[in-house]
Amino acid sequence: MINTARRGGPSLPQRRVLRTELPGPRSRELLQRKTAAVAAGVGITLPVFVQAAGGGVVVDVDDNVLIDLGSGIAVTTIGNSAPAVVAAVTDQIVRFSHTCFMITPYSGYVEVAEELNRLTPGDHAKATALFNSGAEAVENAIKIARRHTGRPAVVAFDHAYHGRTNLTMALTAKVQPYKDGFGPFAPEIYRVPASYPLRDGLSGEQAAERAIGMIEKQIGADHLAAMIIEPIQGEGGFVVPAPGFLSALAGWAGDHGVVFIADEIQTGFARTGDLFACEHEGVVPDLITTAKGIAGGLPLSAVTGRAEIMNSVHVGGLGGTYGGSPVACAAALAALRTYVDQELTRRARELESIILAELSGLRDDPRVGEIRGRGAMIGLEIVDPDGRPDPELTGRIVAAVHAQGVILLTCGSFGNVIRLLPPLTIPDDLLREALGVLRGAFRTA
Ligand code: PLZ
Repeated sequence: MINTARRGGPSLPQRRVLRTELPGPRSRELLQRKTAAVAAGVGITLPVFVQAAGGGVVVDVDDNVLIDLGSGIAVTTIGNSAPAVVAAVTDQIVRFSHTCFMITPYSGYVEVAEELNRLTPGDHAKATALFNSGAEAVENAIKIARRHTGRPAVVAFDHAYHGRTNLTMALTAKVQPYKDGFGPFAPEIYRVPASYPLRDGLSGEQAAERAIGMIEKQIGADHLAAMIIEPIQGEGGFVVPAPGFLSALAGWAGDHGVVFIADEIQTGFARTGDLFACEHEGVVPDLITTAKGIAGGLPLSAVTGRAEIMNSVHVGGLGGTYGGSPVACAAALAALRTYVDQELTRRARELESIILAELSGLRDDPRVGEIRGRGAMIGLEIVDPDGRPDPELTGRIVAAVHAQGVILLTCGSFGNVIRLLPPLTIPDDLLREALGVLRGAFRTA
C-alpha cells in the first residue's frame, strides 16, 4: 500500500514504515537537484525530502515513514501542522498576510506580547519585542542591554550557541562549522568557562566563582552590559549546569547592574518539563530570548524582559520589516494556548520517564559517559575507553539509527552527544520503538 498522505498533522498514521533504502530514489533525485541549485554551505543531516509530517512521524517523498526525534531542532514541540496552528494560520492568511507592525499595527502582535509577558518567569512589569529568528532575538537582547546600561562588553560561555549572524557568531563558541573563515567578529565579546559537571567536576558555586573571578579580572563589572547563557546548553551538548550555577551568576549580575539574559530559544516552551528551563533553578532572568517552539513551526522570535530595561530604547530603535508577522503571531497564539491548555510541561516529564527507562540499560555502557537533560531534551555523551569524546563512534551510531528510519540529531562541542528532542505529540509506543532502534545501534556499532 502506497501512503498517499499529502496532509500532515496528528492524524497521519503513527507507525514507522520503510519502503526503500534511505534516501530513496525520489529523495536521491531531489538531492542531486539540491546539490546543483542550493549553496553548498547549507548542509543536510538526513537527506530524505519531506512530503508530510505530524504527531511523531515524518513522511518522505518515497513514502517512507520515519520517527521524529528531532522536531526540526526543537521547533515542532506541539507537533507538525498542529490543527490549532493550521486553523489560526489559515484564518489569518485570508484576512491579511502583512502590513508591517511598525507601519499599521494589528492585535495579534500585542496579544503575543501580553502572553509572553505573562508566561515568562517573574511577576515584575515586562515588555516584549518580536523578531523572526533566534539569532535576531539574541542580537536585539544585546542591543537593549547595551542601550540600558551604556556599557559595551558582553559575556558568553564555553560551549555556547547563540546563532550565525555576525554578533551571534561572536557569542557562539564553536568554530566548526559556524565561524570558520567568517570573521572578523563583533568586538567586546568575552568568553568564560561554563559549568560542565561531567568534565569539570565542580559544584555550581565553584563553577560560578571561576567564571565571575575571570570576569572581574579581565573585563570589570563596570564595563559589562550583559551576560548571556543557555540554562541548558543546546548545540553545545545538552549540558545541564551544576545546581546553583545559574542562580549564582544571576545574583552576581543583579548586584553589579549587569543584564542577565537567558537564551531559552532551544529550552523554552515546555521542552524541559517546565515552561522555561530557568524555572527549574528558580532563576528570574532580566531578559529572555525565545524562538523555535513559540509558533508551532512558523518563524517567530521574541525578547521579553523587565519593562525598565526593554523600554530604555528610544522609539524606533527596535524593529524590522517582518518582525512579529501577523501569520506567525496567529500561529504563536494557538501554540501558546496549546502549551498551557494541554499541560504540555507534564507531557514533557512523561517523555523524560519513558526515555530514561528505555535507556537505563545504557547507563552502565562504558561508551556512554553520561545521560543527562530534562524533560524531552535528553542527551547521551559518547566517550572512548579513556572517557574522551568519541565523535566517530557517535557518527556511526547515529548513521545506523538513520538507516532504520529514525530522525536523530547530534550536538556538542566535540560532536559526541546524541540528542533526543521528540515532539511532545509522539505516541508512547512510537517513542519506545525509536529508542529500541537506538539501543540496537549501540549493539551493532
Ligand atoms: N540560541 C540556544 O539553540 C538555534 C541552530 C541550528 P536561529 N539552534 C539551532 C544551526 O545549525 O543553525 C539557536 C539556539 C539557541 C539561538 C539559536 C539561533 O536561532 O533561529 O537558528 O537563528
